[in-house]
Amino acid sequence: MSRPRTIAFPAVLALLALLITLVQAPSASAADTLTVAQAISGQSGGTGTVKGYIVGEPTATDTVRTSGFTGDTALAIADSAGETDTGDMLYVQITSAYRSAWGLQTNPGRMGGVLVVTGTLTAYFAHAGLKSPSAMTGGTTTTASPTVSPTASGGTDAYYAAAQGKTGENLKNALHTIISTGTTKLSYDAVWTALKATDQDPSNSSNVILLYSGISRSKSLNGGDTGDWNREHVWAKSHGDFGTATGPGTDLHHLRPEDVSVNSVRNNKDFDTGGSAVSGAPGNYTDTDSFEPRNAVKGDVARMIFYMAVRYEGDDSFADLEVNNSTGNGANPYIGKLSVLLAWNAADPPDAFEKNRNQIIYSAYQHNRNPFIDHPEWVNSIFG
Ligand SMILES: [Ca+2]
Ligand SMILES: [Ca+2]
Ligand SMILES: [Ca+2]
Repeated sequence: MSRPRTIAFPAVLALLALLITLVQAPSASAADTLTVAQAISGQSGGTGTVKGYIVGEPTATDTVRTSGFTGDTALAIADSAGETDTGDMLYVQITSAYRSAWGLQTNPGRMGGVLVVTGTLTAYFAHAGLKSPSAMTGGTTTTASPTVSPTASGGTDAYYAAAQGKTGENLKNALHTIISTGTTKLSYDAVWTALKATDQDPSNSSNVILLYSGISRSKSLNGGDTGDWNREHVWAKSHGDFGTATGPGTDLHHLRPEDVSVNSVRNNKDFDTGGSAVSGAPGNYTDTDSFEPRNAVKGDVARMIFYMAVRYEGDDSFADLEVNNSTGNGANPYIGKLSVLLAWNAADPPDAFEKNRNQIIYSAYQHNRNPFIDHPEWVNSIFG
């Protein structure tokens, strides 16, 4: 019976808070949201709202962990999801109210995501920082983009609106425009960090899954030595000779972690069935002119190849990449074998791992999608 009276005082407080929020609204508008660079140069001790990508857990002034997180009390954010220079990061204190939602030890999947945080712009870990947060929320990326971020409930229909109802060459042209507009391109060095997020082992956040071998290996073993993993170009970079300059050679949609030795066995071969077993990569086969990946990633490989053929049409400074029905394509801008890739797309439909990496690439890195992961049926409409 006394309940209405106990509510009255909090209700008044809530009304006051609402009025204060309304009065303060102009200073909290999106136009006043700071970039990380602005927050670093504006360490005034005043209150600010900053938007950035989550790039790790700071553990010391010059040390930011990107895997194997040790706590939930601090985040590093940056203007680029691939940032590795601590000088371009802002260290954010996570107070107890926000730890269960934002701490990386509890939420390693937050890596690469966007954070919008309001708090005091002041040093933390003897480094440019933000302390005592009063709000921490997710946000959309700051990249100018005509696309709409898909939500779990809304799907990707808005992203593909311009392709609706189209088939064949018209569909290919529409998709090319959609996936080439408003994108962010990575440096080859930034690909290392990105792959640690896109290809993270779902059951061990310290590891990545290697594409062909299927092995879960420590993120920290990236490199060029035996036993390391490196950056496999599923569309072999010699086919069209695009190398590792920013462009097709750094496009995450076809870059995957792979064991150094297995990567060198795949070399620049086209894809086809048959050959002898590949050492260290069960279920993979190879002969002189082709490579056959394990069954679980046959469709993944096919959809990466089809993406590249649509994304790269020769209207930038790179070759027009296309799929043909040959093996032994060498340095020509083609990859085969089309009939086999069509069968692999049908036999191995998009899986959770593949869909998750497509979403991470879209939301945190390149801001474009692989249409054939979202709509595998479009493969036959264009290439069948
Ligand atoms: Ca062959
Ligand atoms: Ca698969
Ligand atoms: Ca093409």
